[in-house]
Amino acid sequence: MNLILFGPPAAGKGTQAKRLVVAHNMVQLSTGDMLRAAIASGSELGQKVKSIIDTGGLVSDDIVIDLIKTNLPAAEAAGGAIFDGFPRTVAQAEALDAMLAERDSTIDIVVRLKVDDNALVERIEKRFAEQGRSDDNPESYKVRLAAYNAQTAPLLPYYATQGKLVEVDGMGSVEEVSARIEAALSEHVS
Ligand code: B4P
Repeated sequence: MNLILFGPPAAGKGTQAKRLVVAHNMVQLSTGDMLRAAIASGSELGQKVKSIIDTGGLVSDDIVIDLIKTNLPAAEAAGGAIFDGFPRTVAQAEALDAMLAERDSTIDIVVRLKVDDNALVERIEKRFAEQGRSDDNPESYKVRLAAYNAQTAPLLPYYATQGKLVEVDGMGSVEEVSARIEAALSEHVS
């Protein structure tokens, strides 16, 4: 199974991806985690993307598509990929479809986590307090949300017309959201 976790910044994609890894033996492909690891390592890539991430912008399509291309074979070999924070643009979605088609594979389901704007802000503030992530400040968050609305939300009709989009209520506790995702997978993925 290949699954996309879709939703605005701080909707809980990373949180739920980690639970799906445990429940289904799948591999989480988080472009955000990969980019943060590159920054932490001080690599050339990390230096290139740091200011973009800190200010809430989207990293270029080429960079994130390359990251996914590198990590996809191992994820599929291990039982399937959970795409967390990718794709975020139409170009990324088309590249992903092409990559999977080359491997005679496809996306099975796109789970959209729906969370109120107020709850998103509360989650960002909580994470900033707990982890101090450099892009969780109010200014960057505004830019991230605007990028989501302008460039990522237009992917919803792309997946809806393919019959792959399933909406899940992302409000409530982590466990409640997780139970809803599992119910959606049981219903929609054979
Ligand atoms: P990401 O790392 O993808 O960050 P995110 O969207 O903010 O987080 P996520 O939805 O995973 O939230 P989480 O589970 O952590 O991206 C960071 C940046 O990297 C982007 O802004 C961009 O610059 C760059 N980037 C990444 N991918 C890219 C791409 N494809 N193209 C271009 N650029 C890219 O949850 C958030 C908080 O809420 C946590 O503290 C969590 O504990 C809490 N939480 C989760 N579920 C909860 C619940 N049910 N109740 C209460 N709290 C909850």
